[in-house]
Amino acid sequence: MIIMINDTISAISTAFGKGAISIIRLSGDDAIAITNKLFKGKNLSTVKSHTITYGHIFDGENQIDEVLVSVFKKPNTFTKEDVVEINCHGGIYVANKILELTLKNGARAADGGEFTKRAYLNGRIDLTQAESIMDIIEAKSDLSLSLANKGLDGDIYKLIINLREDLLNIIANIEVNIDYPEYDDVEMLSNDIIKPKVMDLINKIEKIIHKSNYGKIIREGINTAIIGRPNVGKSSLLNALLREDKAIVTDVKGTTRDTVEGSINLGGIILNLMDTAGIRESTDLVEKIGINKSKEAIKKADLILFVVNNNEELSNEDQLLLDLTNNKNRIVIINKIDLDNKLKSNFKNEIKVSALNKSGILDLENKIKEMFLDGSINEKDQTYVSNARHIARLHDTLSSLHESLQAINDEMPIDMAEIDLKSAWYSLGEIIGETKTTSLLDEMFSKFCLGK
Ligand SMILES: Nc1nc2c(ncn2[C@@H]2O[C@H](COP(=O)(O)OP(=O)(O)OP(=O)(O)O)[C@@H](O)[C@H]2O)c(=O)[nH]1
Ligand SMILES: [Mg+2]
Repeated sequence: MIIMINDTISAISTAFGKGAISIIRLSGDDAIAITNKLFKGKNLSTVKSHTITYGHIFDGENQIDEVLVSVFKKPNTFTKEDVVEINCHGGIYVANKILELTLKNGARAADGGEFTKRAYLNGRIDLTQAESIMDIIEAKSDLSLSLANKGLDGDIYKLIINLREDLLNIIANIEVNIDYPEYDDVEMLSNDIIKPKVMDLINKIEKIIHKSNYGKIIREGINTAIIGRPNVGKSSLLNALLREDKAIVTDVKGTTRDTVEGSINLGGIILNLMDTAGIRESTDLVEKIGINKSKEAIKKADLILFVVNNNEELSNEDQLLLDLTNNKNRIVIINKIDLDNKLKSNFKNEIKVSALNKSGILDLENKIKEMFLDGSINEKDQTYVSNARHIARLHDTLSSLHESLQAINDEMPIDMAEIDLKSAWYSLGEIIGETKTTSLLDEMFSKFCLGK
């Protein structure tokens, strides 16, 4: 089924609120004609493409605003359709009024992301580039911005295309052998010959998935939960790291009940910090809810900052919590080192601090950088797959490849392995938005000039 998307859409493209200017954007066959109906100035259908025209927007006889109108004629536009952008004064009322006029005159209100969707459907960008546009908008640090820009430049697309190319070569060779057993130009592929090729591909994809952990960290930051018993100084540590008094600190046990969040930029990587309620047996309903939230936070965290008190011996509660977080990325923070030492400590990854005096905080930051950045994130190589959807499809690809390897190892007929290789090919296709059944055949046969 072919989806017709030739109606003209319109939306306010700038942030909602007061600003110097607002932009109303239209895309579609009637974008210029619709704008002409509201616009007094030059006839926009006769102006050159990619130019700006001065004039006024009118609602019947009433002048609404003085505007600059940019006209972009297809196909060299963001959506590959005619695009008009009306730059008006940045008031909420004015922008809404102009939007309303475009709708009255034949445009349809665009859905969220519909301009980008059209750019994708009209073949201007692939799916990974469309997603990168969202990533650019959401970027939280320089590193995540440059990663998103790499995506927009099509680096992820190229990465996937290359993997598909490898896969296609194997599939095409198998196909040729099945369909044309007498065809001898093509390397005869037995299980023994395709096996190393499949293994090679598995290897490549495993490496990409492994690297994707860093991609996720660059993009979303390190989700860090500050965990510990009541009163050990978790909120004080949050405040010291944030360099502001965000969380309430008192000497009353159970001060923090709801999670308090904040983030800091650590050498380009964002640390998403979460201060949690001290975990202990409690009968207080509100505190209990807070403690459950703390346990949830442990599950979701990429990193646990586990706080203990230097001035007290390790308690049973501490030990229980240590056991609970044992298999997580964890740094043990020995806090209150300004007080007498009563704690016998010899933890893996321990850092001594005084959250009160703000000492040891830099050591902690360096430790985190070392754990997450050291040698692992190469700022120049940014083909990190960071999008959760892409990672999920790569996992699908990998499991299909493993199944095909299994079929080969079990010496099944080669078409059994081929079925799995094809589903791996489709999973990769889903990443870039190419899922049509015909494209596999087209691409395969374009590679082999069989002449039959
Ligand atoms: N001497 C000293 N006192 C500290 C230090 N860090 C925190 N405190 C004190 O310890 C008490 C508890 O600190 P909080 O930061 O509220 O502790 P918490 O772990 O968030 O406590 P809950 O929210 O109740 O779980 C306060 O009186 C702080 O001033 C430190 O490094 N040295
Ligand atoms: Mg607290």
